[in-house]
Amino acid sequence: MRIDRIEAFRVGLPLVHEFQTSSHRKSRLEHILVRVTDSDGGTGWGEIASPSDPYYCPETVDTSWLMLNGYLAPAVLGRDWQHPDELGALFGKVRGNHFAKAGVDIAGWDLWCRREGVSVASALGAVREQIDAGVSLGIEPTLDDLLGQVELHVAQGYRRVKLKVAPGWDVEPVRAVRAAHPALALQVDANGVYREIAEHLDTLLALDEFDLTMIEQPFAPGALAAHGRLQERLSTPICLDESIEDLDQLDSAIAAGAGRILNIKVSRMGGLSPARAAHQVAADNGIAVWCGGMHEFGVGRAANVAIAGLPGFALPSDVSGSDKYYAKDITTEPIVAVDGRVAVRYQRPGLGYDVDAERVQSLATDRLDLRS
Ligand code: OSB
Ligand code: MG
Repeated sequence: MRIDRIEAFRVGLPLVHEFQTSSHRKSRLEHILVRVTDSDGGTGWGEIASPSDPYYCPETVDTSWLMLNGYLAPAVLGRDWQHPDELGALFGKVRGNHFAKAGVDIAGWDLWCRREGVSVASALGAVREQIDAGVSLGIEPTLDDLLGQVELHVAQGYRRVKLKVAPGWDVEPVRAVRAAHPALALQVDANGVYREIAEHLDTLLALDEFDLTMIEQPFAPGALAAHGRLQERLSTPICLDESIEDLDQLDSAIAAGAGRILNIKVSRMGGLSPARAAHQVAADNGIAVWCGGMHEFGVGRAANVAIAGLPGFALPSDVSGSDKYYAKDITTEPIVAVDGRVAVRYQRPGLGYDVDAERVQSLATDRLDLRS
């Protein structure tokens, strides 16, 4: 197989509901859609779901654009490969930049699977008919607004709720949600905002009292030892997100006892191939996994659904229906959650959803068109 053309489209979509984390507030997201074309005219789509600002990770939409144009596309164009697992090696000299790499990796998987006539889900080894979907709820202006959001999504059937927390918005909102929903599967995500200081440790120990499924990324990404010390004091499992970008970091985290759960994001790991490898390492080491999200549009979301079908993804994932995020997605059909579950697509070749290419082209504010 040989990719002879790589196109990229910068597309923005407004969020249905403004989203605030410990680091930023967003009402509109801009992602990069990638279309690859092989020497026989076959195509595949991928998505670079990088945030616009370097607050979640060092990458941004602008850096992804530069990396794709200057390094990743040139490394892949005109090169022969047999399986999408080999794409990572083609741009292996490029350090980091996992969100940008993931866009090319996903497009390569979609292209290869369409050529082979198989779904990405089955090619990856997915086994689940449906995945359990959770929702990630941002920091709201008031407790009543938050309780309304929880109520709305629980009523829609979502299987668990994740709350974003930050100093000043942690114990109180968790207590209020737990009081209103005593049996709800509930977890929190701090996006690394806490530090190993007395005041924050008191807060984290207080959160241990609410029967949470996990506390996600309390400390900064590099703070594996601190996560290990905290895990020793908590009965709630710690889940790592930002800390784990590759298998070496996963190995170090396991050695440090830094957490019992891994949030696998296709983007953060650099694509479906490395995400699948992380799923295997986690399974071998007794680490539970689930699939995290980056408010993906339909292409990245379809990739998340496919990988969340793998056997190890036993916990509900941040893979909600398209309508939780966007009034109209860029796939011809939205991704739908029914009673809190999303069906894994095995019948159609590729990602299982078609891109509305005309809509992508008309929404695009910038384009790349590179050939071998
Ligand atoms: O930390 O998991 C996170 C969104 C943007 C950046 C980071 C995160 C998130 C989410 C949303 O939690 C997950 C989703 O519903 O896509
Ligand atoms: Mg997270």
